[in-house]
Amino acid sequence: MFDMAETLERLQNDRQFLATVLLTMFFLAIFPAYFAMGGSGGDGSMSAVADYKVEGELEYIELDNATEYIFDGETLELSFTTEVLDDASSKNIVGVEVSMSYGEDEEANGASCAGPLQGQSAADTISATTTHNSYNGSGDGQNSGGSGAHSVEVIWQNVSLLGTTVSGLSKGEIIDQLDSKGAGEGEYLIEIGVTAEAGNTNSPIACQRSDDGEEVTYSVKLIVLDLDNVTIATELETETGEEA
Ligand SMILES: [Ca+2]
Ligand SMILES: [Ca+2]
Repeated sequence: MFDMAETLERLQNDRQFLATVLLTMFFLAIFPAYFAMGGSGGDGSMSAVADYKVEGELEYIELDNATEYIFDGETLELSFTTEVLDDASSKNIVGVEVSMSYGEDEEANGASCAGPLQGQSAADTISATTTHNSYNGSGDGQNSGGSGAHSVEVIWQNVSLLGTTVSGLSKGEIIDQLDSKGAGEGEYLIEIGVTAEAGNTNSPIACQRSDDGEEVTYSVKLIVLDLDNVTIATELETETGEEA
């Protein structure tokens, strides 16, 4: 049985026991570091160029989701900082995604708006811009037919390498293309705007259509690639079970 009080007393009085404990602690600390070095360059494997199969999964961290009514010609501005995350600096943030969905709230009002006289709605345009430092992207969508959805993605690392076999690069160079090295930290600005259009009726005097804007449901997500779960291996390494 392990007796804490007895062990502490021995540590104070028995120098050889103390030395043994310290030596054990030293090796427990040093061995993982030694093996990590061996795996990541001690044998030169990081700089060897070969055909490497690169595999990894993107993960998403949602910063916000909400539904807001945006009036015609107006822009909803959202800003976020990665400081709200506990451990942003330990995450490899490679991009940001804003996804939006929307319906159509257009109304036909008047004395003779029944049936076919009310005409048809005209599509609204929902536009979004995402900015993070010098990285930005934008995209439009429309609610033709009564609903729509679109998303805007901005990605600053070469995640297209995932799921492919890469030739002409070393493992180190591949990791270099996937590692954001803190580029994902900081401020994010999202702008979502609506340009509303009202359609025509078949009875313009007795029935009018109106459209004030649109209700947009949005979700803002950081795109994260955990490098610890990325494997970079030649076919031979994959067969023998060894991974980067
Ligand atoms: Ca409309
Ligand atoms: Ca509308």
